[in-house]
Amino acid sequence: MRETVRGWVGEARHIAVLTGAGMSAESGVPTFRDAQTGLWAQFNPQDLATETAFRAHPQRVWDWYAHRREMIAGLQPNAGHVALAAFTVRHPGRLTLITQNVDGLHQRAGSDDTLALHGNLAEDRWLDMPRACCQAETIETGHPPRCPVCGNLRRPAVVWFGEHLPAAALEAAELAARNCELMLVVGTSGEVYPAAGLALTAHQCGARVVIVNPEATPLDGVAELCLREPAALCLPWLLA
Ligand code: BV8
Repeated sequence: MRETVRGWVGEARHIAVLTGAGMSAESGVPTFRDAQTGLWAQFNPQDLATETAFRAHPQRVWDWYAHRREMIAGLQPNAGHVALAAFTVRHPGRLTLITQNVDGLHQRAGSDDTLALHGNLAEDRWLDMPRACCQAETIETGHPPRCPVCGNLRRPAVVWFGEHLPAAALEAAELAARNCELMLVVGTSGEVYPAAGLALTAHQCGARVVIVNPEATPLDGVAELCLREPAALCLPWLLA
């Protein structure tokens, strides 16, 4: 199985890679659907990662993201992240990396042109349209920080459920899904759209879809092969 996929990697003019939280599991980042720990055990991530939740409970949602930022700050990209970055150095333009992850580990591994469909946990932006008084220099610290004049809140620069994905990144991802000969779908439960739909698009446009995931997913039906392996073990071998 692995040897077959390695052959497909060698043959493919254009490879698209779609990654999810499982890509970062071996870096120590709990996957999005892993049971939340400690203070957050009582909440479902999907209920926290929404604008409604943030407006209703700004401190709770802000502190959840601050907790995740702190957790990720001390972690490193794993061998899977490194293998993807090394491949694009050896084969410029042959691989498009699309991620649902907000942990920035692909970018830290050197994949500079990663298409980050769900934004970046390390950055903030204004919750409401900023006015002249909303200046970075005068932000009042807090949970969440806010504009001291109008009270506009800062929020994590991630895409919450019910929010549109960044148009340019999504368009580039859809183009790659339509034009690739091979799509590697790595470490995602395939439940969040429109990201998961990219695997369906690749399949419909004639690409071979290969899933790298120790567990079954709803996308297995469009996969030509499923490699039941962890990403950090499998990718370095596939992309060598
Ligand atoms: C939108 C940022 C338009 C925040 C995230 C169509 C059908 C049904 C529903 C919808 C639809 N279209 C839109 C929706 C609604 C919704 C949605 O998809 N809901 C789902 C739950 C049904 N989608 C949206 O709202 C999207 N917006 O469509 O806008 C619109 C606008 C207005 C009105 C209508 C429509 C926005 C979605 C983005 C949400 N933001 N993240 C944050 O992080 O806090 S999504 C979040 O889930 C993370 O980004 C995460 O990456 C993502 C998906 O989860 P996974 O990455 O797959 O992670 P998960 O834990 O689920 O799975 C891990 C996998 O790894 C497992 O399979 C496991 O087996 C595997 N694994 C574990 N270890 C390893 C491993 N694999 C390999 N190696 C290992 N070692």
